[in-house]
Amino acid sequence: MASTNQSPFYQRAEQEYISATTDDERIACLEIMIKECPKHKSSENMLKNLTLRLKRLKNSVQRQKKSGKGGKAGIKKADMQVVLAGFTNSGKSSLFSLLTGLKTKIAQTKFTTYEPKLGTTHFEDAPIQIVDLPSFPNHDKSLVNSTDTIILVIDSLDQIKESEKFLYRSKAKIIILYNKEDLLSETQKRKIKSNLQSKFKKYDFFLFSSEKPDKIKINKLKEKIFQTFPVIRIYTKEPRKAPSKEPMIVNENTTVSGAAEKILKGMSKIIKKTKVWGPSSKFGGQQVGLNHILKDKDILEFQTT
Ligand SMILES: Nc1nc2c(ncn2[C@@H]2O[C@H](COP(=O)(O)OP(=O)(O)O)[C@@H](O)[C@H]2O)c(=O)[nH]1
Ligand SMILES: [Mg+2]
Repeated sequence: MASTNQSPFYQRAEQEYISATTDDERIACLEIMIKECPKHKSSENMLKNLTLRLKRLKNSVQRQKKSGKGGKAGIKKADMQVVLAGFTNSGKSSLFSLLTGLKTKIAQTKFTTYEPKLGTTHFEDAPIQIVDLPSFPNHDKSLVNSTDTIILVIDSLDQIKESEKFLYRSKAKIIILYNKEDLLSETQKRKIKSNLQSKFKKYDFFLFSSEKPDKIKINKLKEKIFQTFPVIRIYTKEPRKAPSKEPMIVNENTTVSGAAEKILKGMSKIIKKTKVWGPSSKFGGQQVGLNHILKDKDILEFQTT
């Protein structure tokens, strides 16, 4: 049955479903679609299909919660996750507050941060999860080992070698953020930079001040963070409507089919037509197949009926 024959509630839920960005939203939409779907012979298959999707989605959410994806139970790993690590008083919590707008205990006493704290920052319109960790050696080891990107916050160069003891098992990309730049003279800054460039070549580094930051530098830092993830941003849209405000985050080289499957398992099989606007298209609204490879900032329109 074509969904255009469905009730307006069904149609609205289906549209929201396509542009949903979290599994919880998807589950809520599916539940409405199931409730609204007519319960007679001709829609039997469709109903079965929807029920199956809902079941799979719920199972997958359950599994993620159980396995504590991202290491720590209760921390659901977002598409892009950054962990702030370093020794006490280096300025992790100050940086966390600055990036997320959330308050967290900042103090000159030692070990003020006892458990991981979660927040979100946005690079342009893409959400990045930020985790403020207790200082070494009380950091959360599983998070350090499982996360994608670590910002190692330091306020002296000796801390790099010391930190490596706690980071060697991590596969994360590491950005060294030399904090408290505001306390340094130009000569000191030059020395630190040249040291980082010569002795710590393998790390990306950034001189920064969490207390006296300027907007341009904050944005540069966010851009640097974003670039550590091998991902692209894809916006979805419905026919004749504006694209979603928040992009979905998928891996580089994801195909149309891969993006559809991220929205919903099994979705690539029910797509009738896909149009693309943006960097991967030859012209706006180009019709493409399931194997078409997407690029950052593409806009996708699926037709499933
Ligand atoms: N001058 C200066 N002080 C900072 C900066 N960032 C943090 N601090 C101070 O350093 C101390 C420790 O900061 P906090 O964020 O709690 O460090 P954490 O232990 O790594 O979480 C606090 O007194 C902050 O006010 C900075 O960029 N410049
Ligand atoms: Mg702290």
